[in-house]
Amino acid sequence: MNLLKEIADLVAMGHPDSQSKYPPSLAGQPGVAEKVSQALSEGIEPQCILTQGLMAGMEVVGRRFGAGEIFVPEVLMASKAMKAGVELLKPHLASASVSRRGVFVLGTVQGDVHDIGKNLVKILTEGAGWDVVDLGTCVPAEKFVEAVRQYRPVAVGLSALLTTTMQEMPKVIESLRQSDLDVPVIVGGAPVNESFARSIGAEYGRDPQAAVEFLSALN
Ligand code: B1M
Repeated sequence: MNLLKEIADLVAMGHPDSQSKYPPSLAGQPGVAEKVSQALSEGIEPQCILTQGLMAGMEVVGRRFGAGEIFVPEVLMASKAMKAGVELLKPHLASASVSRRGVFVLGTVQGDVHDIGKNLVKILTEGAGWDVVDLGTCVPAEKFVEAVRQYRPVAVGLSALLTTTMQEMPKVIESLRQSDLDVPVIVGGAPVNESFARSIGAEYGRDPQAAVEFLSALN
C-alpha cells in the first residue's frame, strides 16, 4: 500500500506509534511516527508527508466527525496521532539557518481549543525566520493587545476553527485599533474565507504558506 495513504489511515484510526495500545486492533504495530520516519528515510518530501499523509488523514476524521460516525475521543486520538507525525516533520519544515526577521504574534481566539493548524503556521513561519510568540489557544482579545504592546510584532495571526469563534476575530482587531495599535492582522482556519477576512480588515491565510508570504511582503 502507498506509504502516504498508510499514514493517512493511521491518523484517521488514531494510532500515534507502536507503543500506543489504541486502537486495540493495532496495538504493537507501527504507527504514524514509525511510518513518517520511514517516509523521510525513503526521501519523500516533508511537505508531501504533511499534506498527503497527515492532513489527508485529518480530513477523513473531520468528515466522519461531522457525519456523527465518530466522537470527540476518537478525534482526540487522531489529533495525538497527527501531532506525533508533525513532531518528526518539524526539523525538516523549519530551517534553523535563516536569519531572524522580526516578531509574529500568533494564537487561537477565545473559546476555541483547536491548535493543530495554528501549530503548523508556527512551524512554517519560524522556519522562514520569524520569532513567533505563540499565545496558545482560547486567547482573549486583551491578551493579543498586551502581546502587541510588549513585543511590537510585524503582524498578528489569528486562527479559529469554529463558525462561532471566528466571530472573535473582528473583536480582536477592534481591540487593537481601540488601543491605537495599527498592526497588520492575518486570519485563518477552516471556516474563514477571503471575503470574511476582507470584511474585518484582515489578510486571509488560506494555509501556513500564505502566512509566510504575507509576512515576507511586510518585511
Ligand atoms: Co473540532 N470541530 N470541535 N475538535 N474538529 C471541527 C472544526 C468541525 C468542523 C468538525 C465537524 O463537525 N466536521 C466542527 C466545527 C463546526 C463549525 O463550527 N462549523 C468541530 C466541532 C463542532 C468541535 C466541538 C464543538 C465538538 C464538541 O465538543 N461537541 C469542540 C469545540 C471545542 C472548542 O474549541 N471549544 C471540538 C473539539 C475538537 C477536539 C478537541 C476533539 C479536536 C481539536 C484538537 C486540537 O486541535 N488540539 C478537534 C478536531 C481535531 C477537529 C477536526 C476534526 C480537525 C481540525 C484540524 O486539526 N484539522 C475538525 C474538522 C475539520 O477541520 N475538517 C473539527 C487539521 C488542521 C491542519 O487544519 O486547523 O483547518 P486547520 O488548519 C489549516 C488551515 O485552516 C490553515 O492552515 C492549516 C493547514 O492548511 N490555518 C491557518 C489554520 N489557522 C491558520 C492561521 C493562519 C493561516 C492559516 O494565519 C494566522
